[in-house]
Amino acid sequence: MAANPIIESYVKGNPETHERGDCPFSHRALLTLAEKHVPYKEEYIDFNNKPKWLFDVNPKGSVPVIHDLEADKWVPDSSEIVDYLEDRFPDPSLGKHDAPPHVGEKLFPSFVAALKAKKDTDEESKKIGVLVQELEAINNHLRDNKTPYLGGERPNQADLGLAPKLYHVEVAMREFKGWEIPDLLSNLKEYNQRIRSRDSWKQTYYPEEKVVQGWKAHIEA
Ligand SMILES: N[C@@H](CCC(=O)N[C@@H](CS)C(=O)NCC(=O)O)C(=O)O
Repeated sequence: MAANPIIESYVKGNPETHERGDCPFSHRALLTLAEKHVPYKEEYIDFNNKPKWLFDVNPKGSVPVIHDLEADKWVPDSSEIVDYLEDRFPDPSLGKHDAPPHVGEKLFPSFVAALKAKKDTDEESKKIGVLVQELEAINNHLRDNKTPYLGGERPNQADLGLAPKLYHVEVAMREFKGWEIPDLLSNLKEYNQRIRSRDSWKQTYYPEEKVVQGWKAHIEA
């Protein structure tokens, strides 16, 4: 029988169908719970109909938010959440939200800029160039350190923060720009497969269609 949950984790999704949504910040919180083997219960927030209580526990109205059922404590924001979980469940240690190495820190804004740039323009090539530099930094770190994960032999918070974002980069850039991560970045490509083969990823995964749907709405907005 599954252990009683200690943590409730509120993430983007559909509370009726229990389908998880496409949120890389929620994904980081879930990956952290899964890697730490914390008994948790996942709950879903409908973005078209956010409950009022969400704003009481997080005035920004964003997810993820967790509720520590034993301590009756609410924690919003993925960075604060992973720091809280590290203190509360220190074994295995994954480090805090700013765990080294500090590579790819501009990955998400670079990706969003590239994705939103008008197709077949100089601006688009420039923005994709900046995104490639971020991806190269991650690739070269993995290549030079010869470790399976950014954190070393095991993933740490640098991995759990970046991997969900790398998933969005790969899926959305392919769908909306017909662009693939260059084969030259082979260390990065292998890394993506490696982290996605972990049990924690399989437990917290959402399908590519969700990523596409989510970005389609943003691009068309
Ligand atoms: N800094 C926040 C950002 C979280 C965030 O932006 N979450 C998005 C979903 S992926 C959200 O809840 N946005 C509110 C909305 O779109 O209404 C964190 O790290 O948790």
